[in-house]
Amino acid sequence: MYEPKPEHKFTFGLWTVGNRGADPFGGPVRAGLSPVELLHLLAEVGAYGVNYHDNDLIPIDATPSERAQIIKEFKQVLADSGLKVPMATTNLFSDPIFKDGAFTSSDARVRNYALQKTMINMDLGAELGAEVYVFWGGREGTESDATKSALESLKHFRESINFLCEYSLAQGYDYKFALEAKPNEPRGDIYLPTSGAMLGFIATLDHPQMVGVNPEMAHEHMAGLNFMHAVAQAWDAGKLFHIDLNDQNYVRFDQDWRFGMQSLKQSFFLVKLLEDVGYQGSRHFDAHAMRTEDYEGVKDFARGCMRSYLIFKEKAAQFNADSSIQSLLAEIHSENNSLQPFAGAFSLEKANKIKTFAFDRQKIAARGLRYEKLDQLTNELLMGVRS
Ligand code: GLT
Ligand code: MN
Ligand code: MN
Repeated sequence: MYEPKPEHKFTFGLWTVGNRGADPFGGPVRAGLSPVELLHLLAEVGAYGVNYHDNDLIPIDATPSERAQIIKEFKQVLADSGLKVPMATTNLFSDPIFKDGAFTSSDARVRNYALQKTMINMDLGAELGAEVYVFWGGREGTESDATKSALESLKHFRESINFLCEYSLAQGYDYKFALEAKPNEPRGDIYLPTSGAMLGFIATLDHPQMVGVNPEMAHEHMAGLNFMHAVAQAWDAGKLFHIDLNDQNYVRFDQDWRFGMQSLKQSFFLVKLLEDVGYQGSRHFDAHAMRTEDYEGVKDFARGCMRSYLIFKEKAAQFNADSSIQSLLAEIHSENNSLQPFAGAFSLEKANKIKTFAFDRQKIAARGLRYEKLDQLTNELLMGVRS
């Protein structure tokens, strides 16, 4: 039970299991593993796929022959292990050239270098079979708004995404682009700070149908928001192209903890949403092991993410089948249909009926909604005392 299988689409980034535990106050605590060693680790724990940034795989200053050799070895181990590469992305934040952003930099040389780096990696991603291309604009922001115009930055960002959509089409790649929001860190403020902001931005693009979002749980929690609500909105808009699962305390720095580590109830409702709607994309764990861990601990971390997901999935099915919970829900919603003739498309006749209908305000307001009972039953189910 709770064994990961390919159909679960569990993926990890090379940068997640490869994270060496450095933080702003201390250096790495784990020796680095090569991309090939990381593939072996992921195959051992039962992941379906691996995602990568260009420079997780190929050092930024690799020579063409080093690059070719790395790609050859990587492809061989992918073939041997059966691991897929569903998503690729570009590192547009580590190198000092990106110190003031990439696509939103005021310097045209930086913006064009970011385009170059992205196109080169889109070529490789397509070769490795990636269907989703993620854009996380970690440095696309400011510390001081004296430094650049937010409107100019948005314009530059729009031009870059439009350009890259055209590049993808021109190459026949069929990529879906997934924009990932984060409110802050490493910048003081990052533009388009939430998945909702990204959805608004997408509507202004030349090819909005090619572009969706990659919401990350920790990033919405950093902003104090309800992640499941953000994911529901993305799903409703047909824009949930990818998802980054992890965990963290609300309104703190980017903790990137193991999925399910902290927010049990939020994680449960998130998994329930994904499973209830039939989300078919990757379940990507964008997180890393605690700094206290060696590579055995990294495997515990990776297995824990997948196992927790599957336990939440089982709990979601249990919630949907629990007769006390379901009859309570039916009772709560029982009066919802009483004005059914008024629902649906607008007509002036309907509008006039609604305008003149005699609502018994006090009676409607006086009804207890039984949410205390429903929530307690939910908690007891999560705490494992309902069978
Ligand atoms: C980085 C960031 C993540 C992004 C990755 C993709 S890199 O680790 O914290 O949220 O998804 O660029
Ligand atoms: Mn994160
Ligand atoms: Mn992420």
